[in-house]
Parts: sequence; structure tokens; C-alpha cells
Amino acid sequence: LRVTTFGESHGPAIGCVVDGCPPGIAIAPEDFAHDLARRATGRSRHTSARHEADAVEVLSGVYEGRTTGTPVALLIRNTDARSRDYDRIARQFRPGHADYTYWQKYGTRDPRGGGRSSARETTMRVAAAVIAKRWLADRFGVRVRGFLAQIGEVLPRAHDWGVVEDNPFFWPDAAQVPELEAYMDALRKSGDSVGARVTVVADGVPPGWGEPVYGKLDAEIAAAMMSINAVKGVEIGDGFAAVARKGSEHRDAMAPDGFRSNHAGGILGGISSGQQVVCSVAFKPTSSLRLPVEGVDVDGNAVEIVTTGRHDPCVGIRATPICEAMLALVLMDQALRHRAQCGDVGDVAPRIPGAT
Ligand code: EPS
Repeated sequence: LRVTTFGESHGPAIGCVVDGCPPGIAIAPEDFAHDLARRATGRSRHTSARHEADAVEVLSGVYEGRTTGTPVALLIRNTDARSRDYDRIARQFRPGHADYTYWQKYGTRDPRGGGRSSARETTMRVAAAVIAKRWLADRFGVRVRGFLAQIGEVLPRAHDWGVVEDNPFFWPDAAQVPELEAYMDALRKSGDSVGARVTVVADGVPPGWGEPVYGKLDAEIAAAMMSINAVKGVEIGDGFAAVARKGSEHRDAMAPDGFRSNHAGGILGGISSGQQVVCSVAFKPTSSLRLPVEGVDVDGNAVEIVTTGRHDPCVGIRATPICEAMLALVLMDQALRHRAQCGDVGDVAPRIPGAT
């Protein structure tokens, strides 16, 4: 499976090409709406106020509601891009942004805004993954879902999947939502931002997906998550907590009636074990702040930088569907690769039920 995207946040449109989809996957333009709305800006006061229609046009690869096996091209026209202050954007490097590194790499800047480095691009990843989620669910019963596992220093006190979709934070503890609302309101008023942790899991992944040395499932997942804007860390299973553990605690004991634990996050030796695949992703705090910061312009002069515009005080809030999308795309790719190499060869007994 090959996925690529194109377009800029302030250009006329964004789009993607999903190549290598098996034929026969049922897809209608309206299937994209749910996940795109979960990711979109402007749906609560806690995210960027930009209002995009995010209406998907299916340009190719789908005929009479089913994929044909040819590249699927999807397009979304930008409907609320606003560019002002061209000269300032083109001349200043916003600290914490890709402005400086794009300039060093390309020697040119798109003065319309964040352009290619804007998280607007993640819209198309979520759209592409609607196809992957559908295929994984229909073909294997795999379910990919996620939640916000931390905002700043705030951790959930309870975990209930049933409430995650009922609040603007994808937060698993309904009782804590008023506290989070107040926290985010105070943060927004202060002009500052905060980081977050998103946890995504896949249930129903059969054992055998992933490659043993190059293309390990955990390496592919980490690379996919790291390709999301603002991501600075990825953990599989216990992740960095494993550093402080003893091997006797961390290895997941196996018994005929099931794994006894899942510290490994469902991946052993780069290959899925049949347990729940678990991945946590760290998002840095948004760098675009109205609070002034020391910066430099393209002539090397010291300047004070103040970033105005429509920005998220916590990019992690909208990142749950994006992390789900990347996990689903990696899993679909690995499933196709596994099928290509092994067919049904790997379908062997015993199959040990997974612990979550
Ligand atoms: C973003 C900056 C803001 C956000 C944008 C992500 O947009 P702009 O590119 O207009 O400055 O509104 O989010 C979206 C538009 C979106 O659809 O996610 C950024 O710098 O990442």
C-alpha cells in the first residue's frame, strides 16, 4: 500500500493517492465524513477556529461504490484558507516551526502560511485511512481506536471507551471533562499551549504481521507516527517505562488460555503476536503563540516574533483520529505484505488468546 498526499494549507486544495488497494472495498463519499469531522478544526472552542468543509471528492479508483484496484485519488478543496501578512511570514522564522529548516533546505518559502508543514495535511491521512479501517474491519475484524491519555500534567483517573467519543477531547474519563474544559479555557486565555499524549490500539490483529528485521511492525508504526506534525515521541506497549522494569515482570507469560499480560504492546520480534497492538504518541505544545518570543529574520536580524491567526492550544486534542489513521494504514500495508509473502502459511496452531 502506498499513500502520498499533496497540497498546502493555504493552496486551493489538498489530496491523496492511495495505491495498492485491493479491489472490491465498499467506499462511498459519505464514508469519509465521520472521521474527518473527528479530526477537523472549528468543532469546539478548544481547537483552531478555522472552518473547513472537508468534503471529499473521489476522483479515481472507485466505481459503483467499490475500489477497482487502481489508485484511489481523493481531493478536498480548502474553503477557509486566509492568508495575510505575506511579507512578515516570508521574512521571519517562527521559533519551534519548520520555517527555518524549510528555508535551509529549499532556500525559498511559501508566504501564504504554514503550507506543506501545516497539520492541515493530516486531513488526507485520515481520509486515506477510512479505506484501510474498512478493509481491516471487513477482512479481519480488526478495530483501530484511540483516546487522549494525557494533556499537560493531567492524566485520566478512569478509563471508559464508551465516553471517548462523547467529549471534545477524546478523553476516557467523563467525570474529568469539566476540569479539562476549565484547564483549556485558562490556557487559551493565557495565550499559551500544552503538549499531549495519544494512545491508539488495534484489536483483532492476527499473529504474523510485520517483518523480522527490516520493516519490523513496531518500526513501521513508529515511523508512521513520527511523520505526524508535532510528534516527538512514540512508545510501543510499556515503551520507556520498560527501562525501570525487571525482565521477570516485563516478559508476557503465556498459557494455553491466554497471554498473562501485554507489556510488549502486541509485537514480538517485529511481528504481531495476536495481542492488542498498543502505541502511545507524544505531541509537543503548539509553537504558534501570541506570546512574544526571540527570533531571527531572513537577514539574520534579531526580531521579536508574535504569531497571530487560528491555532490549536493543544494539537494533541485533534490527533487521536490522525494516530488511528497512521496505525490503520501501517496495518493494512503489513497485512498485504504478509499475504503476499506467506499466504496462509502462517495460519498455524496453537493460537493463544491475547491479554489487553
Ligand atoms: C495549523 C495551523 C492552522 C490550523 C491548521 C493547522 O491553520 P493555518 O494553516 O490556516 O495556519 O487551523 O489546522 C487545519 C486547518 C486543519 O484542517 O487541521 C498548523 O500549523 O499545523
